[in-house]
Amino acid sequence: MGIFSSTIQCDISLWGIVVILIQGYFLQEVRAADVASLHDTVQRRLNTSGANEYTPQFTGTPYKVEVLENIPVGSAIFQVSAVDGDRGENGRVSYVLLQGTQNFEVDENTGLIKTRSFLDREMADHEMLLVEAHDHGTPHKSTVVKVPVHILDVNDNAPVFSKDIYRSGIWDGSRVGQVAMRQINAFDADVGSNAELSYSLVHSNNPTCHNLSIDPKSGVIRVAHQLNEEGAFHISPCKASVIATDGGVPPLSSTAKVIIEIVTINDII
Ligand SMILES: [Ca+2]
Ligand SMILES: [Ca+2]
Ligand SMILES: [Ca+2]
Ligand SMILES: [Ca+2]
Repeated sequence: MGIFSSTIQCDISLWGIVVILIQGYFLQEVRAADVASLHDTVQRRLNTSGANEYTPQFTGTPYKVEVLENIPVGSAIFQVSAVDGDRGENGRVSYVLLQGTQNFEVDENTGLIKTRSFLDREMADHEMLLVEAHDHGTPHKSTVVKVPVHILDVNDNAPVFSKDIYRSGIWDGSRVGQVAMRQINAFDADVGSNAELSYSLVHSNNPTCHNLSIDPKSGVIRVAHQLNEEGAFHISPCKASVIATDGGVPPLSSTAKVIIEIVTINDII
């Protein structure tokens, strides 16, 4: 600025006019160049003066977390992070969990999120955490971020039958394919393959049960072979266990009892 100042003090001459024009252009360029960094410059001056200028800003958002429902208590599942452009206490960031405190906790200093209780997808398959980041200025500045947690299924439920014992009766002259029992039903609280059930009949070489078959998907029991080929006076009932097995790895299963009486023509007479 010394050169320009001494030039301006000269008498107005052609040279002086040129210099003034150059000075004006130069200053204009300087102003333009400073526009981009003007904000930062102001911020730095404010920071050095002790003002709490910046609000903490979370990085890497939006957040999304997936966790298996059988994760042990105390496991780390995610870490949030926020930055603050101030110095000292004005820029020191701490974290607070505002929502989701029953099952989760956040480390005040690191932003590390851990489980603090057992999770159960069958109770809730999704939880929205709200984490606040605040600095230690006076007054402090803060911001809140959402951390959606999706709880993924584990095969932790065995099938449950609607009854302990299923009973039915069928005439010994029934044709092959005729339904002998259609009430078998089991429910599995898991989802996907962990809840896909297949049914099977298990018996101790019961000859009547040999003539029946169960549909593995529907659980419907039908006549597979003619029940009374030899015209027996009485046919003992089919007493078996029905097993429902899910498609989990490893699979889980449950058992109920099945009793199917065979009514012969002699029983009716
Ligand atoms: Ca700050
Ligand atoms: Ca569960
Ligand atoms: Ca489950
Ligand atoms: Ca299951």
